[in-house]
Amino acid sequence: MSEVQSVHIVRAFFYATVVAVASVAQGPDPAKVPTGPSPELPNPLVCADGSRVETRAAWQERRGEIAELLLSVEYGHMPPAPGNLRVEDSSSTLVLDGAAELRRATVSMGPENKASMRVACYLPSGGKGPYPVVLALEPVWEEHLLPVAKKCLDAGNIFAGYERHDLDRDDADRSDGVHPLYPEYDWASLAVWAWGAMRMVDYLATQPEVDAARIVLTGHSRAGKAALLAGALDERIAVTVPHASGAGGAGSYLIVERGVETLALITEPARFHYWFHPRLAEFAGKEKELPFDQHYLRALVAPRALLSIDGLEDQWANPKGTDAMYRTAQPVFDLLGAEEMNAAYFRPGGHDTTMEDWDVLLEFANHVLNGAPQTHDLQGLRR
Ligand code: GTR
Repeated sequence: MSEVQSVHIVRAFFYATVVAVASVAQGPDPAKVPTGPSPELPNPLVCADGSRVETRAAWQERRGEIAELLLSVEYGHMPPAPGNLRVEDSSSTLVLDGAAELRRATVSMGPENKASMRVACYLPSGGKGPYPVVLALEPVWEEHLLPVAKKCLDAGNIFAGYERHDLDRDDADRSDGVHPLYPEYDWASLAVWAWGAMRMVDYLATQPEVDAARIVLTGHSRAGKAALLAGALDERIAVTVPHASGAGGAGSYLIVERGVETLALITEPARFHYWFHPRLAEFAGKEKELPFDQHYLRALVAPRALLSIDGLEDQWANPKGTDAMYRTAQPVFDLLGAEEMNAAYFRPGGHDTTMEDWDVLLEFANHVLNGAPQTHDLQGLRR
């Protein structure tokens, strides 16, 4: 990021005392949120040794440096691909009046094949493909996702997903799920769920109807954070779409206005500290000392495609801070000749996933993967 850009951001945003959060469910002590002038954002194109990244080759090295920084401070390290993936208990049912096959299975892997998760795909029935896949970090076989499955299939995709809680339940307990299987890894829950998405890509590549070069990964809120992490690390994922991902996802830790979930709030012991590496909480109240912000995570996706989708009234998920991350990751996409692969969509409304959001995702995916026209404005907030 140039100095002009950072000055622009400093002017455009400022820290404010947080007086209230959106709801009691979200609402630990807002008084703990740091206040003060907006800090300068670190530049993803400047290496730890101060050298500037000016070539694609130099970016490859810097990319590794950034990934290691984020894993060691924010998410924890995950094991490599287990390589012993086994598909068990497959079943197939016709759904959507026979228009689709719902294929379900359990995938087991890792030490003694003890890591396992339930997976599923909706496929156009009788079709051969290969089709692109919209992959969600959700148990997509659940009834309420059927309309989404239909929408994805109508747009020419397979719709797939997995039960991330089979790998790690959403609590601080590290004695179950995959943690005891990999004691040498310091991964926290978001990293485990992201690893599950990568294993899902392993699984999808074994399915003959799947076009593994056209995988679109998405998740909402906490699953959006994990989706962005997986998309940042796994270059097999062609399109990454974090939805309402906020703190720890596409939202900034350093650009936080009133009502936003901050680093201090999300890492509170009674809240979601276990989503993150314990080192992150050490920056609570000292965010200005963070050696990164979430534009670093965004930048790791380049030159592949990335679209964040957020509600303008979803203040807790930090729309303005997300816009700042979108803008400050852009120089990395530019350097790699992927100017249009970095996109951000803000729509009226709050923290929910609407059918229109799925339309926006599907249109973007179709544009990136198949060259279809793009009608929505995906250039973030207008100033
Ligand atoms: C909230 C949390 C957010 C977001 C959300 C969700 O309570 O503060 O970071 O993850 O949950 O997942 O719906």
